[in-house]
Amino acid sequence: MNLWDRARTLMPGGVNSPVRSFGAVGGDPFFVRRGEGPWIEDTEGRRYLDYVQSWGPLILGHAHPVVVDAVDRQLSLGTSYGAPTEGGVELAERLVRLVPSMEMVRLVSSGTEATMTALRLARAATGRDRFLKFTGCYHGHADPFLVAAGSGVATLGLPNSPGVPESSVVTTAVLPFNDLDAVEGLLRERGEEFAAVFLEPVMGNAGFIPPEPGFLEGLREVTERHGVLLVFDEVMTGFRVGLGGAQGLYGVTPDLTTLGKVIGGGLPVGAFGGRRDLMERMAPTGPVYQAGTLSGNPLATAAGNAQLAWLEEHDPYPGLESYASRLVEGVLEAFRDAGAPASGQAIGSMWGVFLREGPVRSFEEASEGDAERFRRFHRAALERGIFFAPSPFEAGFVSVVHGEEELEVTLRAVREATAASA
Ligand code: KE4
Repeated sequence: MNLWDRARTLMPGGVNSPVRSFGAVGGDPFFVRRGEGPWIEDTEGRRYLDYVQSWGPLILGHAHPVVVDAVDRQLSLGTSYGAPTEGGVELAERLVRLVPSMEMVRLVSSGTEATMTALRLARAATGRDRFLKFTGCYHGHADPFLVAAGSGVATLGLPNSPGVPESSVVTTAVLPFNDLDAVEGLLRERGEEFAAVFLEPVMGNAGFIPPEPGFLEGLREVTERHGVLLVFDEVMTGFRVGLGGAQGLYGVTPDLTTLGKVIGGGLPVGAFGGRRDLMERMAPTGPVYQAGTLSGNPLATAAGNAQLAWLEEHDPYPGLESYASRLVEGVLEAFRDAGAPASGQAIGSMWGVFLREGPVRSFEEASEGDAERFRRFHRAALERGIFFAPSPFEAGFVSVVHGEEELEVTLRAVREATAASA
């Protein structure tokens, strides 16, 4: 029995996370044997240029020496202690130094843990239960967020999820991204009932959708006016759109921030943090409970510290954005030359292309893209050794080890794949 057949008898859909199943693009997913810089190699020996990068964490590419050495050094000292470590303090110091909103922080093991706890804290601090999210924003799979979510929920066309009781989502309000007037109206009417406005400041789970000019600033102003906390979920944008995340790029400071992906260097790390007066409400200094066996795990903090130290020392973002922008331009040119509408852009090391005319300002508009054409294009690109995210509702990434040669190889394959998938 081959790997895929074995996997499907043992794990739902043969995967440990739904978007990996290639449900949106068809065909069987490959199994990865190893990663090397910008490349991944599957168990059949085929190599692909990787623009998924484990869905964001691998901004230094696969097996970067600084990360491998840091984890190697830690490994022989032990893998977990369930006790405070210097590495945990070092990572906390780095996040507080680099993320404008963070006066205090707590490390956890996933983005989902970070967002679910940030919501609990916001509700505790305000004494209010309702919160607002935006269609297509994905904040992990905790019950309250599984309403009109993005990423895998949108990819698999799941309107929400069975098993989430009505009581868990009755306090979740949903509005279209970039619709500041709708937020103003909702909070004018019911602002005193809302604990938080939660959002990805740049959407990466509905395709790649930046905020309209003034949207983030407007949210900051209207939430302050109604005593509502502003929470930026930067699990994906953190250290991807810039060293200070989207909040540093746009100069809008939320009350709480959630992080993940890049800060673990490919190992499991999430984090939530923000104003000191809020964070001190967390157990054991305050009554808001949260805990985690592997929170601040020494292997994971070793990888995270090594990756963030490299980013802080080298500030690769101008180069990353140059690569990502030229990649997007090449993809747009290929589709337009093939007579197909396409739009997209890049910010820092994140990018996205929609197969429809732009601009795309919301999930609703992203959903009007040509999903069938995307499906054919993804397959044709894969056959030419280019691995793009297997869903039109994801963002693309580039790493510091994607260079001129990789860009040339990619754009050549993109032109061929666009023609082949007409
Ligand atoms: P995790 O629990 O998967 O570590 O993080 C959840 C999460 C929270 N917030 C944002 C903005 C996120 O993008 C994510 C996770 N992103 C998806 C990719 N779109 C993870 C990939 C997957 O689900 O397999």
